[in-house]
Amino acid sequence: MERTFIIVKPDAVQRGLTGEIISRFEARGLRIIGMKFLQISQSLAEKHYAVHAGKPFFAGLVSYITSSPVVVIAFEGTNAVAAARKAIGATKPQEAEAGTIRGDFALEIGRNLVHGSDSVENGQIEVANFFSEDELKSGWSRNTDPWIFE
Ligand code: IDP
Ligand code: MG
Repeated sequence: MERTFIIVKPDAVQRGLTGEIISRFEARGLRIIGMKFLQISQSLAEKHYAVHAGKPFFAGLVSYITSSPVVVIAFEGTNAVAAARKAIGATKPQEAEAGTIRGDFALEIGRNLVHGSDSVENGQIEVANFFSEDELKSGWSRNTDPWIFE
């Protein structure tokens, strides 16, 4: 089953939106296979956002994501990566549609509440960066799965 990696970012945790954000993914049908509450270290932040190293916003991004605790979640489901990105909305909250997390709760790109993997390959890599395989309950099943997965 496809995996995706989500971070409920520091602003979302501080604003008391953790439950609301997890609910969006859960209600979509994605199945939680791992979840932790932690403060991301400088080195893990730099690894997670390595693709943005050297960009003008990089230092601010690392400072933002390490500034306060976050909730990290590994989900699995049919087309999990694309489904989560749709639920999250555009990177710039001003361009995010109403009904998406960013479109409903955020205003600025540097305070956009949530991270979601952007490809199936990155979903695998990011889950592995934050979870050991024994912290994941891959393939467990819910009684509702036949009502979500055909
Ligand atoms: P994504 O989170 O929608 O995948 P990316 O382009 O991968 O967006 O950027 C990662 C994160 O870096 C964004 O979610 C946002 O928090 C931050 N970011 C991206 N571009 C800018 C910018 O121009 N200014 C400030 N922060 C930015
Ligand atoms: Mg991204």
